[in-house]
Amino acid sequence: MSVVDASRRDSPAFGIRGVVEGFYGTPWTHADRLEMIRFIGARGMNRFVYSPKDDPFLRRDWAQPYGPEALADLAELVSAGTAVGVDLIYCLSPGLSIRYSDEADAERVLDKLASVAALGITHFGLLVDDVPGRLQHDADIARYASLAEAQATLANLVFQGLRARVPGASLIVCPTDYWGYGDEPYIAELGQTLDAGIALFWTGRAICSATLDAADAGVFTRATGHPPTYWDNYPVNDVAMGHELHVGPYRGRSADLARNAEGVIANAMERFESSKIAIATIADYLASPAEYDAEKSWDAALRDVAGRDADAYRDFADNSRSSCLSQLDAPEVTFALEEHTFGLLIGDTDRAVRILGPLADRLAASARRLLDGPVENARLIAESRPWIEAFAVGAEAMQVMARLTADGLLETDGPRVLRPFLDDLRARRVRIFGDVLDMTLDGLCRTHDLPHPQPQPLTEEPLLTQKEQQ
Ligand code: LOG
Repeated sequence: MSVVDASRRDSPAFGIRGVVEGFYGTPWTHADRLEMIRFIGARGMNRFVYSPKDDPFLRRDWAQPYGPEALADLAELVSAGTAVGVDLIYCLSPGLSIRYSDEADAERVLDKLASVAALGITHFGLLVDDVPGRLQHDADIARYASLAEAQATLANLVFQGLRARVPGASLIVCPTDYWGYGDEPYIAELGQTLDAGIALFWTGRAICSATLDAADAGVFTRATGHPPTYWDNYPVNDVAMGHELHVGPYRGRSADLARNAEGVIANAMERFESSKIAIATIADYLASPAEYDAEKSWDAALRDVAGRDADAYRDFADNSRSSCLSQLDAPEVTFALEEHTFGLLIGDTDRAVRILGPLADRLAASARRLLDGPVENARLIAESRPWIEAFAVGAEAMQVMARLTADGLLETDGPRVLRPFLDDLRARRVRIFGDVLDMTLDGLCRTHDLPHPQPQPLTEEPLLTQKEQQ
């Protein structure tokens, strides 16, 4: 199941290793949550952070008490977690409306947390991400010098209240400014004002950070007094990232990150089954960052999740690597298209099609296998379908390119024959093959739109010279 051996899993580098259901969009179902808890528990993770953005009970109507059914569901999540070593972190996001200066509001937060503590939950989160970066209630503006002071005061009050009611309770805060260098005035003030026992979420240099390393974590720790717990926005693909399907491996996190960080909680996609691929690789990294090999871990994850269709799905997913983490979006296709362009430029048709032809055939066959079925993980393929359909169009376009090239017809027929593929790919509005296929097709379609180079007109210089000669 995993490329990290069992002994490393017994002494994982990071204390906190988990997944957050923290995306915008339709929250996962109860059954999904149970399954995810078991999935991550089996891979050595130990936290499931419960905070879907669009659950009204957590954010918009944060003070609204739960009914018996919702409490029974939460209780079931707790016991499923206990069975596999995964603790639930229950998070409340009251920041859109709370009066920080109102003790009754602080009590409401505590009451809500206490209602789930009764189910056995001991880990809690107070999230104030994605709220206005200023105080809004007049009473709060009159009472506090800054947003950080107001939030730290509330968090300290909640922490004390929790400790009094729930033995061993822990609290983590997600700040309003949750990304950057880590020593900005807001986060420094918040950290320094928070009780030392409260943990802090941080997403790194950016909302979706290309890299996380121990040096940055050290800056954050020195400025705030709290080592960061990374809320890592991968594989999440909500809001502006909706055109990307994040099924590539985890990368860009340094081997020494655990030196200055409490842990990593990965934000998942609404697309539940597809999220498992990246999450399995994240579990491997968190168990043993020094031994983590992204590609090996990815191969194992694909086998785990896609089963007997893993090879076909890998062909697809290798072209769906675009994300904040990726350096190469579609490595194999990029190489083949570079060879094609080079072959054309040096007049070597064999070279132009040698790699592209067989690759395009293989990718087209993989696309058909996934689209036409039967497949082992039908839900995975259903979630990925819009991207796989675009992948099929691109694979066919490359088959046609290779054929036209081999037949010596690329220049004459290419623009007319390839243009519909390019238009189709663009109309689908999903990101596949990174930029490389679009750019290559675009270049081939344009060739004949451009005027042929004209003989250079005479410059004025010789004319002047002629005049001077007169
Ligand atoms: C939200 C998160 C969302 C993510 C990606 C944090 C701490 N909060 O920009 O819920 O899924 O970005 O869009 C966020 O990252 N805000």
